[in-house]
Amino acid sequence: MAELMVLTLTEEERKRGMWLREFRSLYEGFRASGAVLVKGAYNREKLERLHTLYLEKYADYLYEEERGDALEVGNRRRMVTIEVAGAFNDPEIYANPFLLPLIQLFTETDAILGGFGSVVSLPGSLDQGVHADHPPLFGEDRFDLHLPCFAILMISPLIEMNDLHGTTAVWPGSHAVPRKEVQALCRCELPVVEVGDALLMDYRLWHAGTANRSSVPRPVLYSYYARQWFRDCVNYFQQHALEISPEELQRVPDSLRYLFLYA
Ligand SMILES: O=C(O)CCC(=O)C(=O)O
Repeated sequence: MAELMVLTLTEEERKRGMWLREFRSLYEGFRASGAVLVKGAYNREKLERLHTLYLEKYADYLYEEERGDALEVGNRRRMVTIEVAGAFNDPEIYANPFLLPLIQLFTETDAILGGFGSVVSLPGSLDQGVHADHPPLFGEDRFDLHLPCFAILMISPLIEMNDLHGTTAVWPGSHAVPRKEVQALCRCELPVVEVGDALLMDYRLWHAGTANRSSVPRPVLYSYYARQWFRDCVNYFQQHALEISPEELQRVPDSLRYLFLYA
């Protein structure tokens, strides 16, 4: 059975700010698993500061009452678009030196950023329904299950994802098996994802946020990266996929501006 891949940065990799390992086996591993947890990809203190900012800037979204520009994705769980502005306009976040090379490797391309925001599960939220983020592209297993990865969802928690706050349950391998056989062929994993870690999933992978049993909201940053021809047409009818002003776009380094092609 496929398993969640776990990559832990070495001290030397962290110091040098780049991967120092052989990539080919990672590609094969991701093709089979569809899910990888990267431990310690971000500066933890920076994400803690973003957490504080998030709670201030998006305070209105942390109540039960529904908001017109956020998408409800389960009981007390919603997708809130985050403007790529101020401290959120940071290459370490949208073009992380450890994560972007993996995304490029897994999508075999200079993938672009399709969407950036948060999913917040409020205290008391229940388990989310198991789902893949996008319906199959062609609607026929003989094509869809054999395609290489065309998009990736990346989740970076602003507080630890664990049994108390809830985590994202994943079914490694589920992107490549027929829907009816996921239960029999794939095992559910419930990773603990610390602040600073990132969870990357093939866009076809079955997953579900689990219940938040704590008394605090559990926001995660998400980004989706995709081959340049792909647009997610199912998750963004209520809210924008990507929000960045022309002024903020100017702050993006020239070499990374292609990521915002969709904006
Ligand atoms: O809340 C979570 O843990 C994950 C949510 C998610 O991935 C989704 O709604 O697609």
